Amino acid sequence: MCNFNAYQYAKEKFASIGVDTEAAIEKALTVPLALHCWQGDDVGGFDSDMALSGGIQTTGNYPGKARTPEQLMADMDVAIKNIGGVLKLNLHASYAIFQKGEFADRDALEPKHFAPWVAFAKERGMGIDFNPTFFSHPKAAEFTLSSPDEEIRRFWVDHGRACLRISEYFARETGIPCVMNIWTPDGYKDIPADRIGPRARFAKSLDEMLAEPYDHSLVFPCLESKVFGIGLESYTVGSAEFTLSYAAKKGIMPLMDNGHYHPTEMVSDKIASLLLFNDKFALHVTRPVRWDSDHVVRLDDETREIAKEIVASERIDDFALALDYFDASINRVAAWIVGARNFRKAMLDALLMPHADWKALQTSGRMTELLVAQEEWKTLPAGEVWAEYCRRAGIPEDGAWLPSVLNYERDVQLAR
Ligand code: RNT
Ligand code: ZN
Repeated sequence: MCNFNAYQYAKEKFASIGVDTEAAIEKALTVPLALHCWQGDDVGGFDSDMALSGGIQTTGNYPGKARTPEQLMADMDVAIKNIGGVLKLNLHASYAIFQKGEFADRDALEPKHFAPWVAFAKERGMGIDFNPTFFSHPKAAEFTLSSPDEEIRRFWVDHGRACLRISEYFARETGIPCVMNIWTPDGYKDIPADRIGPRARFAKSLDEMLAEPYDHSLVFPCLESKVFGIGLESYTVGSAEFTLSYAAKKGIMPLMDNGHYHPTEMVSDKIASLLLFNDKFALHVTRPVRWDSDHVVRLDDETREIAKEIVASERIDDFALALDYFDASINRVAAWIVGARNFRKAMLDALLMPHADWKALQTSGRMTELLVAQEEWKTLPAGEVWAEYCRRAGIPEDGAWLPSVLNYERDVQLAR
């Protein structure tokens, strides 16, 4: 065994381009990432047996899916131990936990229905983010917040208000602010006659919902847009223009999901514009393959470019970062881990870039040098810095976590 210290070598390599790996690791360890509970059970939830609706789909039938809160929490624990760093728990309202014989419809959900989740998060030192669930429900068969049926519309407004109260409860209990993301699948398969009517009703419903009193320093509502869904190919009520305009006017956060645009549109290019006009900005990091397929996040070019924009903006702390993917064709716990680790790697890589130097090359028009610098950066030993990050985060290095997850699959998941 030689005494060669790979991290030391990497540290020197990065120092030679003016990058401090210690500072990069330190910062990377503190950036919160919201871990989506819904990867563990194919967006199933616990409040009904209804199939997943809303134009989103999981495909695959890999065995071992979590079917109870206990199973989902156990699976999530395995994921958390292999992801490490600062994580938030990201819950959907449909993951309410009822006692035996108890039930509350979405408009009547209360903090107590999430008490076990609060206990789970507190034990692990995690904050909680929240999402009202405007799908997989009998009253979501057609439209929700933009429904022309006043009773249905009111039901969903009341759901949103209940969720704001629950979000505030999460923030108070954990001591960490709660980001509450609003996404509805409302839309039409075919060309509508009236595009403005549903959007006007949506705006009215959001106004009514956000009129619920909540502590603005503890709860940060945000609004997610989408260009289309399965069965909603021609028109979505919550389009990009609608959500951006509404969020700007009402001073709530916009949320961009990188699966929610036309295939050649890149969220990485949109981030800077949004930052100029918003104090805070939320992202759903996912991987669309030909459609909003929510594949597991890879360490691909767009994921890297998104991370680069976050870091280069010098406003990392103004982002609410969340994962949003669900793959039922592979081990769901491994999917959580590899996707989360990939995003973390992208963030660490971005922290290892000499942004000030690169910006200076751009500003002075030295684009040839910039191209060469960016390309040659790619073969620097960032993997060794990641390995050091893992050691400091107390998580297994690459190559060392999958065997234990496969043992868990054999002993626990397949035994369900
Ligand atoms: C759907 C949106 C939304 C959902 C989650 C489950 O296309 O991306 O964020 O994925 O709320
Ligand atoms: Zn999303």
